[in-house]
Amino acid sequence: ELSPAGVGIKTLDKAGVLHRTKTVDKGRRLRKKHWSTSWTVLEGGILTFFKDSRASAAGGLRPPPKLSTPEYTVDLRGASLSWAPKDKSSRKNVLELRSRDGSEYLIQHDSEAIISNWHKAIGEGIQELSSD
Ligand code: I3P
Repeated sequence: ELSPAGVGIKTLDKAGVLHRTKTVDKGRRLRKKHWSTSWTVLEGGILTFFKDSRASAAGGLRPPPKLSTPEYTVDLRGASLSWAPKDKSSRKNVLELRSRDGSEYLIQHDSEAIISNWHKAIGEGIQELSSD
């Protein structure tokens, strides 16, 4: 988004609690899948998964009082998003996000409405960056 002066403004697109796991690290498939529940922020074309914390796991919709360190930041430029194939997880409502550097993440929420909103927001983020 550009201001009248043409200066980029960082806008908070979306934030909330999600279940996520990293499955591939820069082309290397990780041996174990560790799901974490964490506060997740979509802002300025970057998706940030914060470190698992008791506050974010238990807190529902509210952010932890003090945000912990980001665990993963995913640049949406050149990324792709799709519903994960059934063989990727036994869970329902799972999205698969692939970053341009060859990493993959699964993103999940039991609520279809909530995961659909994330699908839309991340998809739009990817779209916006591809038109630059
Ligand atoms: C894994 C754990 C994951 C599960 C994964 C299991 O076992 O139960 O939650 O992924 O299934 O291997 P462990 O805790 O012993 O590592 P899903 O919940 O996404 O199904 P997978 O091997 O089919 O990936």
